[in-house]
Amino acid sequence: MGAVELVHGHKRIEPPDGVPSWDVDPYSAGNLTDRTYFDALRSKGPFVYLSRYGMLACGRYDVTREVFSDHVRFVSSRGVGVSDFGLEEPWRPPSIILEVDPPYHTRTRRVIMRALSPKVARELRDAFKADAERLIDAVVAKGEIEAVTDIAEAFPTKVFPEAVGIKDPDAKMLVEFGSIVFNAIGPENELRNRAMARNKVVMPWILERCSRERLTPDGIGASFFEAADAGEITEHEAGMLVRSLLSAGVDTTVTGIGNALWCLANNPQEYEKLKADPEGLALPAFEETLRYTSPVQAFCRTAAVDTEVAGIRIEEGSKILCVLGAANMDPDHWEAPEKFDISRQAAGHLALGVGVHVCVGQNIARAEGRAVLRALAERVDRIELTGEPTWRPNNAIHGLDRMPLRLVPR
Ligand code: OVM
Repeated sequence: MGAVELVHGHKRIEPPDGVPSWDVDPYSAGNLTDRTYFDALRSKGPFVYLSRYGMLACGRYDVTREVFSDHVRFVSSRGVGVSDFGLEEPWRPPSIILEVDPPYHTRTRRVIMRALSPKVARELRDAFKADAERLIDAVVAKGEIEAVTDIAEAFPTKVFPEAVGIKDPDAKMLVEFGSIVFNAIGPENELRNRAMARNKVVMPWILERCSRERLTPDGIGASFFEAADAGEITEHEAGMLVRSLLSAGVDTTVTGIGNALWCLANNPQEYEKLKADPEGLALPAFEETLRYTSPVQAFCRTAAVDTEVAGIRIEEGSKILCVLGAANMDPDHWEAPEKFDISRQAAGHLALGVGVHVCVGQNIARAEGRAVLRALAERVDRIELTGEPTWRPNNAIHGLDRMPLRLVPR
């Protein structure tokens, strides 16, 4: 056997039998933002071979779900981006929840799961409701707004750091850190290089805020240090879990809320439905936004063994780009997937992943989305685009850059 040939930090595999080679670049700015390659990705078969990257990609619902939910054959410990942590030094000390496998994962997951439980989310509900109402009142008073900064970034960067217990939050730093973390899981492209350069400034700012002394005594972050006191995890692991909250808990919800506004602005008939029952439909509207827009559009897994999926042989070391956004639009799984319909059963979408790594913050994320959409529908008669929305290219996130809106009060 010859030496492993590295491409973008992982083993370059050859196309398996029956898998078409395709020179599409899922990481080009155009494909990251307009996502027009999704249909072709699914129609070419269960997998395609990305010739530029020497790796596989999948976008059919059943296949993507199978790969994503099998943490034994398709591991996260070798990184959920293009780089294989088994072969290349990671860009930062790996996350102790995202970039690990059971049994270690089970231990850290237990601590973070308890801290972000449905009960904790319920306790945050009143505060989220009051903050959402205040924010929507303020933007309605303005009338013409830039929805990305004025709502999508404003809300999570207020309520989430507060819940975590960050004493001196800075919305810009938190949003930028999220964008760095998600760009980092891409290949070595312009987006990733820029993120790495900014990381030199942003990471120290973040890490400074992850220690016991810098957190309020009653927040989610402090509960990790209580778990350390109880001997469940170490002091260092507690700080690492705070880093995980700040990595995964801001840009994702910012994107979810921004995308929800985009969906509702573009589908006035669905907004009318929401207005008729804000309390009952805010959550379904947020869920359908997750399916329809897939804020995290793709994550990788790495094959830990020689195996087979959908009749295709997959060799150990294969990186697989799991295009969650394509799976959430698969017409073999969804009725009229291209229709944004807040009355549909969106459950089962892959926007929050599936399996042991399924989004651990989902209760908090849903509570945030629900609070904003409910307050909006109660106060705003019409949401009108006053200019063309633009998307911000990111190697893993599908979110808006700018969206000028007019909010007409009820
Ligand atoms: C982390 C983390 C968790 C989920 C997503 C994410 C790539 C990071 O634990 O740091 O973004």
